[in-house]
Amino acid sequence: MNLIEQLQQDYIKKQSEKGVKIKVGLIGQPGAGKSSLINRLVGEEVFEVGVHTDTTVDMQMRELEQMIIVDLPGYGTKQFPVDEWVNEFRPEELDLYLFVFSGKLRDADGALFEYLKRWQTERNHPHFIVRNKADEIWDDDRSDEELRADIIYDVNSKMKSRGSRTYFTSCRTGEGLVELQEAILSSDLDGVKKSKLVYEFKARSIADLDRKRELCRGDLNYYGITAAANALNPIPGVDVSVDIGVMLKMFADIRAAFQLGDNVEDQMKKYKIITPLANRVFSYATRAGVTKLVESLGSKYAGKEAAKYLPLVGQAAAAAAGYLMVTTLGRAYINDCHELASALLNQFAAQQ
Ligand SMILES: Nc1nc2c(ncn2[C@@H]2O[C@H](COP(=O)(O)OP(=O)(O)O)[C@@H](O)[C@H]2O)c(=O)[nH]1
Ligand SMILES: [Mg+2]
Repeated sequence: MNLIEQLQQDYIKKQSEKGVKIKVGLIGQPGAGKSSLINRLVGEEVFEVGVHTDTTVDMQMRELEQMIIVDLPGYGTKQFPVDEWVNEFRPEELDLYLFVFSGKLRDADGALFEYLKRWQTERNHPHFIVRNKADEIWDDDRSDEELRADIIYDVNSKMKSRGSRTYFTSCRTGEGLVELQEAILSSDLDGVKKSKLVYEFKARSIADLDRKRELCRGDLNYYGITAAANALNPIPGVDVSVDIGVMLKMFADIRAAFQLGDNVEDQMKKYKIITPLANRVFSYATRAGVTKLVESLGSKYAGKEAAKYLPLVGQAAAAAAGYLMVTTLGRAYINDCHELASALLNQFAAQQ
């Protein structure tokens, strides 16, 4: 296979993967901290915290760029014995489950665990048992270790298995979030689905940012072809044809992967820590900024180097130049976002 064929195949594969979202199910009693936990994992307020859902009998859904989160209502009630709850909400169709608890487990939880185990073996949909509010595990007379051992014992007996790990987390102190995130990412979910998690999960270390960088780099070819093929006419006087809308989307997706949203920009402005690097990152968020960029750099990409991509985007030199431009700028932008996100991460770590 030559380079062009490889890039073409990669494009077709990416195109079908782009439409896939990972579906995450939140299961557990009201007040256990399901909303808080998912908000922490993705680093933004997906669900409102502290809303009383005791009376909720519907599931709630939130759709992010690459993830769908389904907050399932309580089960084991008069209205929803576990079997009926499963029939009603079809959680087996989700990709993975976070079972979150912070109080005593009930018999209904045991019944639910039977389903979780079944979906794990039959469908390869992993589940994670999370004891949240670990910061509140406390007793005057007993040690932390003893209390946690009791909780693990309780899970294992309700689960009727010794192998199921319990993850202790605290949304208040941040305890256990790294471990939980690592465990989810190293479960045997299919690779495409896993990449959606890498994209949506908040980075907690430089290693997390590196994974995001790999992911974004893998998308460059896709954006390059789309941007070049979508553009019907070269930009006057520039000799490249690119679809500015596709470029904007690429930059936005990269920023989103690194969690560099408007809120971050606002905060940086508020504290007057806008550096040239930050300026560069945020200036590509607007159509005007990207248009300016294309106009100022465009001609640089037209020419011999671009010609080798001709078969990829049709017999148009301007389109080949567009492909080259988008992939090159995209690569530089990924590095910028990685650098800015690393600086913010270090600053945040220093403040902790
Ligand atoms: N101490 C403590 N409180 C928490 C923790 N996680 C959530 N909460 C609180 O528990 C309450 C219920 O949280 P929420 O996320 O809405 O629970 P949900 O009903 O399961 O979605 C809120 O007041 C949260 O602030 C935690 O780890 N520690
Ligand atoms: Mg909630």
